[in-house]
Amino acid sequence: MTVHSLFKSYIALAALLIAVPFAMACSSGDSDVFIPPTENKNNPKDEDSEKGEENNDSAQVDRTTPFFIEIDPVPNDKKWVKVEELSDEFNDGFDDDKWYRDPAKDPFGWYGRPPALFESDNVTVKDGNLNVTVEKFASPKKVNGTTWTHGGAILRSKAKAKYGQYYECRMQANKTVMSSTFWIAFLQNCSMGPQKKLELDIQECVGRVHDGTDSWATNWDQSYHSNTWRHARSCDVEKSLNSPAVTKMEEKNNSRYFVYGCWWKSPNEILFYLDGKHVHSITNPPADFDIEGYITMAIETYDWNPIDEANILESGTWDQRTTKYDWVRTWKLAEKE
Ligand SMILES: [Ca+2]
Repeated sequence: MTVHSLFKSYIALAALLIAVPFAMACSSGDSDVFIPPTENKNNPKDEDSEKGEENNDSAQVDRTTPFFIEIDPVPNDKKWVKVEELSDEFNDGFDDDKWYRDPAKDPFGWYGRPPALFESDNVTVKDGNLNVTVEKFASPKKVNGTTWTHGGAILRSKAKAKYGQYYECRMQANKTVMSSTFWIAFLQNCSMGPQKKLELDIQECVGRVHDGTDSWATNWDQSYHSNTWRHARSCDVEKSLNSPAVTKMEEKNNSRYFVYGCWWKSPNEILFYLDGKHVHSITNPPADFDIEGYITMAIETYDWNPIDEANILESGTWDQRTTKYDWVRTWKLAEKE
């Protein structure tokens, strides 16, 4: 063996000594093995989508605070406490102690906006969701003096909502022209009071728009649309007044679940959250929002987004025709111990 070939053998042995343990380590499957990052991990687009899924997952689990990302607006000396009578995970059947689903039995007695009738049999709780499934009736129904051709539903809380609290839901809109909503409704009475007819819309959207949709509503299938209303009443304002706040969304409301949140902080400061982030506020409502109301979910038809030829109210799958609420949660502020 020459010096040269001896040197080559050393090099080969050295290379083997380095390579073998490395190869063994790489294939050993031990958890402490260093695995170099893949190209995908460095792709910001992939990171975003991973984060999105993670956000969704953490929104699904039962939590001890509202669903906030990065910033929790809780005051320093306070903590969030869940208001059980205004919260539901919808994991254990329909809770008649918490919700009305029959408009004949709730304090409002509103049967719907024709042509869609609110019917309790369109409401189900299954697979961890509260579902409202819309439909076209086999033949029209006459209820309360009106002829109805389609069905939706309305749900109202039995306990009352008031300012100072945080309201949120995780909802996926249906894929039809009918609405998917989460709001607070208020009773009004000219003689008994309150005389002002208020409405606090947290989210009001539709699942589909088309050529016949009114021009102001062409993006209502991709929008976080909040509003405060003071409706016209003989003993109050002559014309309805409203003060809205809207965030255009990147995705269709029916494309996935979104968390819509509302901190009804005071009678005239209302902050709205989308997937845990503050997106818009209403600080000039048309009246002081200082009375108690009812959490409401209404799936209805609108004359400004009419039922067109291409509608899927009859032909659509259950999934396409269903608005799903994974949960509704309400939080109040309490002193920190
Ligand atoms: Ca659930």
